[in-house]
Amino acid sequence: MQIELPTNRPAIMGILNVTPDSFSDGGLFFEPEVAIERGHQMMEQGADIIDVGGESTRPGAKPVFVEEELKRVLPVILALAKLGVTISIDTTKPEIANAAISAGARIVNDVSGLRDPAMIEVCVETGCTVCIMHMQGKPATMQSNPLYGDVVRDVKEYLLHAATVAEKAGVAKDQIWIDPGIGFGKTVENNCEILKRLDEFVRLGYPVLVGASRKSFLGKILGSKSNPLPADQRLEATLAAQVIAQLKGARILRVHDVLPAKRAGMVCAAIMNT
Ligand code: HH2
Repeated sequence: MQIELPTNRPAIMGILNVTPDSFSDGGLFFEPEVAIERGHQMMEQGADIIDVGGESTRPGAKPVFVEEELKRVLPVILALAKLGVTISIDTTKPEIANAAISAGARIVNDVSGLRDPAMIEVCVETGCTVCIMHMQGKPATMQSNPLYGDVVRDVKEYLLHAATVAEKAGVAKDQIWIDPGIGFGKTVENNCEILKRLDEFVRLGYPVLVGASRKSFLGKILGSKSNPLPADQRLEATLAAQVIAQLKGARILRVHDVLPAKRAGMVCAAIMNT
């Protein structure tokens, strides 16, 4: 099941965190009815994909058991899939990915970058599209002391290796997306360098997804490392990062604020396609 991506502008992936503790919107869409309503709203605002997640990955977030994660995401996926919108499941657990695909999701968004071989099996067996994201370490500790030689080279190497392993296992090449994992075990400088050199990821030949929306490096640039601008005030910063990503060739943008992101993406595309 290959996902048709727009060719003249990036696809907008709207974030739907069915969690009590996500870093910028935790608790806002925790009730199934509210989450489903939010999904509708994002569709109306022009989301091409809705990324449903039931476990926060912010540094220090509490792990969620399979049963609880299923309870959070399944009713939302079932309801939104009926409306025909493309759904991705943001999870690192193969059991959740499998159940989500049976409920109608078509993309697995794995922030652990296919570290679990069982996740690769789910992708092969279901024929879903997979987004392989890079993260240094684990969410609990990833921001304590991120270290790289050349961050772009190191992250590219990881993604290419993970994609090759997936392909050898039977995942079709055109069903693999890659994501450098903005904010996942990365300093402010690491994130900036990745965005500035995003074209190097694009040249690997897989659609590149970028998730810079409201991330803390933006707050640190606009405030300070010890006193970042709060997450709910990072829209302009998000759009600036998004436009850079788009100019450098990102095909999918993962965002909280669908309408502004869609509009910015369309204007950027109209200028670049002139
Ligand atoms: N970022 C987050 C979660 N999932 N998936 C991909 N592919 N890329 C990302 O950059 C990415 C992601 C973190 O953002 P959010 O979902 O808003 O927060 P939380 O993990 O606290 O729920």
